[in-house]
Amino acid sequence: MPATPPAPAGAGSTLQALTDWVAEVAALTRPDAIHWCDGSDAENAALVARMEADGTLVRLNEQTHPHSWLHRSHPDDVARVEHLTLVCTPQREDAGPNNHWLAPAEAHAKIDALFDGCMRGRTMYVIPYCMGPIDSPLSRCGVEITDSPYVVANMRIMTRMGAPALARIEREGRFVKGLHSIGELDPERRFIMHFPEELTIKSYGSGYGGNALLGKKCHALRIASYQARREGWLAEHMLILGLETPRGETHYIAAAFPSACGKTNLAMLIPPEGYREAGWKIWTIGDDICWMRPGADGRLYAINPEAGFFGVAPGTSRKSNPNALATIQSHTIFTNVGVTADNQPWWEGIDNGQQPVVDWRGQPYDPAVRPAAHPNSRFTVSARRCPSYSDQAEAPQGVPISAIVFGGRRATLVPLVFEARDWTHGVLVGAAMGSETTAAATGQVGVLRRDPMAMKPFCGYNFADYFAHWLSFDQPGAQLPKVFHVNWFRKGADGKFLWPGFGDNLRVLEWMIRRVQGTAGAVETPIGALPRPGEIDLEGVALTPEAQEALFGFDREGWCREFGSLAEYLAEYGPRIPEALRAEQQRIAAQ
Ligand code: GTP
Ligand code: SPV
Ligand code: MN
Repeated sequence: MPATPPAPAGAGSTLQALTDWVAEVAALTRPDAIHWCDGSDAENAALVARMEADGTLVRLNEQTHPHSWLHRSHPDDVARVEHLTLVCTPQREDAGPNNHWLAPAEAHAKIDALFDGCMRGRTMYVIPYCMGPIDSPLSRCGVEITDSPYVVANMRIMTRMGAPALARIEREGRFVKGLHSIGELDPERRFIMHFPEELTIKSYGSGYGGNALLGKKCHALRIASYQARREGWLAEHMLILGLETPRGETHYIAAAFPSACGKTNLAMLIPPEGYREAGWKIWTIGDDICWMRPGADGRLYAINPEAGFFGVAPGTSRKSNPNALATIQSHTIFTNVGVTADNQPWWEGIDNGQQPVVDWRGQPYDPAVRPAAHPNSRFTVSARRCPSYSDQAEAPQGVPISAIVFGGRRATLVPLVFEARDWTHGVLVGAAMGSETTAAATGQVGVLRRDPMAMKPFCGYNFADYFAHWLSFDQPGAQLPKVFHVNWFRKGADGKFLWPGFGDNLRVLEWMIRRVQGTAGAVETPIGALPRPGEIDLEGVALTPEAQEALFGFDREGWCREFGSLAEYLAEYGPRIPEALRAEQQRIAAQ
């Protein structure tokens, strides 16, 4: 093992901490070689060639999908693992009942024992990265050390990685440290640990998504949310889109839906017939994470800290999401999808007339055995390949947010859309979010659970303090966004979705923007303002009267039960829950 890591030429004194840390990690993990990533094309080509040679990547059909690869993960390593994800604050209460916790010293000892010698025979990659546009004051840097070349290739797409990030780190003298090893890929030897006080992440035993691409959920949400609270900003699990009206005005909307509940799809929406011709257009800024802070004018300004999409493959089709399909035509890494006889990627719902012959495990496809694509199979692709990528997506100052939308997967009770009365009520609506679980994390699918602001798996501190932080934005001079709640997933008695969703969701966004402008009518109910009948344009949408009642009605009895269960949920956080939130809950329950 090289005793002194080959730090990049010209490293100044601010890089000393980085080189020291790299040396310390190398002494613990004992790699055969250390590679500092510069993010260049040549570096990527060499890495990809190596991965092709050892089977980590399989080249897909070069005619139909140029520069695209398939990766098959270990079958026991296909999603985030929430039960093995820990937030290690000195005080247990600071992590809150919403997180698994371990004392920092104990946590370090436990995971360092796993890291001991784990990179023998492997190369250790040092990845300097920037979350957010490289020249944005809202951006933050990190360095991930990993022994997975697949992680390097994905981080190169998902972040601004390499030399420019290293230069920014040198200038700022501050970065988040992320140590990652795939270890043995043994679910029994797997942990994703966060030390927010130390700006440190340690992840062992998984090579998948949010467990391994440490810039994403570990840094940009868990560590960033912790920093954001101290520094007066917000790090959220939200898409960001620009809605351009026929008059040429663009309104920016941020929306928090839990994992696999429609963020990528909404961020890339193509307006339905009629709207398209009239001049409505959606511009994509981000599909998963949003960092926001108040600007001088009191509005919230948002950036997307990511540079790419790590999107759910199943269900993506030319009909449901043409922008995503166009984005992934080339230069894409597909993980855990099936393949066709001529080596094209395939997944359930791709709906392109082709058939899979090999499933995500590399076995002959047999629908009786398993689906062709894993339900949490994904594509990794640069955001710049997206036809709807906004020309404001890399604006250093971010975009001003007009509306915040919360939403979940709710088969019953929750109507298509409602608007919160004011900011405090909006925070309560976010805190009350519930959603049926999906394949994005291991565990049972379809179970209703509370997922406040879609941050249950991602908030790096106590939810009670998080709600208080949200409330604190309501200050004199603040021009806060309006807050809405949506549910694209309401089902009828036959178990089918009542609302067509996808492009037709624009009808709901359009109402929101008219509410922001003060020109749309609404009916006041205890849960907030529902669209007055006729206010949402339903031309061309076939809805039975029962469906209309379910989507636009208010079920008093059902909501009474819901308010009761919300009170119980908030009580789990004890006296730390802000009084203003409790009072809001009681006010609504009493109506
Ligand atoms: P993460 O990347 O896990 O954070 O997920 P996401 O929130 O970006 O979800 P995504 O847009 O990838 O959608 C996940 C699943 O929901 C896919 O199978 C979609 O086809 C489906 N979906 C998305 N939007 C809609 C909608 O409006 N209606 C219905 N019925 N399904 C939708
Ligand atoms: C999510 O689960 O919300 C994702 C995928 O976006 S992962 O990066 O694995 O967290
Ligand atoms: Mn997500």
